[in-house]
Amino acid sequence: MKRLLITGAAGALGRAMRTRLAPLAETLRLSDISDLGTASENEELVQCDLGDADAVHRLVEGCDGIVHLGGISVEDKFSKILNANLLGLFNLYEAARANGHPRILFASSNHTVGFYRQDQHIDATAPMRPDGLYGVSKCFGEALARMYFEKFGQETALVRIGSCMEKPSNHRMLATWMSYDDFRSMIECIFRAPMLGCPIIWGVSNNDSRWWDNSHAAYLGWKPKDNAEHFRAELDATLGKQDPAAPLNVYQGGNFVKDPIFPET
Ligand code: NAI
Ligand code: 15L
Repeated sequence: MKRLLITGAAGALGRAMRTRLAPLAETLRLSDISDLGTASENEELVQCDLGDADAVHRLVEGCDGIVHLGGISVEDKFSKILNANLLGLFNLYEAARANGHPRILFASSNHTVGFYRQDQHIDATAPMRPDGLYGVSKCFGEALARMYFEKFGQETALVRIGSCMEKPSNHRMLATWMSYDDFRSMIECIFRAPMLGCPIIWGVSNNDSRWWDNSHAAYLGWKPKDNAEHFRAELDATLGKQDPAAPLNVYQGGNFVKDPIFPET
């Protein structure tokens, strides 16, 4: 690619992907509402609010791929989710439509299906069961992307990320964890694929514990290599015996199922 846009580049995943994705494009355009630090040689930095349509149109201009990580990433006030995750996503898709439909990776979430139990095994055809307004915003994002695919041929990978971080921090994440390196290799497969379409892809490593079936997306050739199981002994030692009846250990969305609706004031 000539220019790859990464939104949410100041966030946890954005910072982890910034150097890892550099080989994928001549230029990385990095964007966030927060400060992005100093640009290195192959980087362009653009600070803007995803809720600002004009700014997002300028942001997408000249890009031939988008890794969309920007937005509210946990349960929050609806007004904040509305601006970043709903309006922001609409702005991004309209900007993509006006700029030649660059391929998009949408960072969706396991919280689209958070109310499934951990003893249920599901694939991409399972009905959504969001566990909060944040999860609902990701369901909206997936539906919006699908509509732009059906209507305009806009390709998007709908990546339902589990828990993408350095290492799992609780026993639930033995099933939901995705390593940074596996996320990087997934992104590479998504942008290299001759034909993408609009698949749902579960963003998890090659963990022994698994709830989600990615076989429908095998055509992308993504083969995650890491396995959360290596951290089990460390989690047992630090966290001790688990309560099997606690939401963290019952629901796929873990403690997100307990989040309240946050008041606006
Ligand atoms: P994060 O919260 O660390 O990063 C999100 C970034 O988006 C932040 O830097 C924030 O400043 C930016 N942002 C928020 N509102 C904005 C707005 N109105 N305009 C422009 N930028 C805005 O989240 P993280 O962990 O890096 O996740 C990245 C994406 O992946 C998010 O969309 C999140 O929902 C999704 N995801 C992440 C998972 C994980 O395990 N890290 C799991 C599932 C989904
Ligand atoms: C998410 O969607 C969140 O963005 C992230 O912070 C993690 O909590 C992750 O899900 C998870 O379920 O572990």
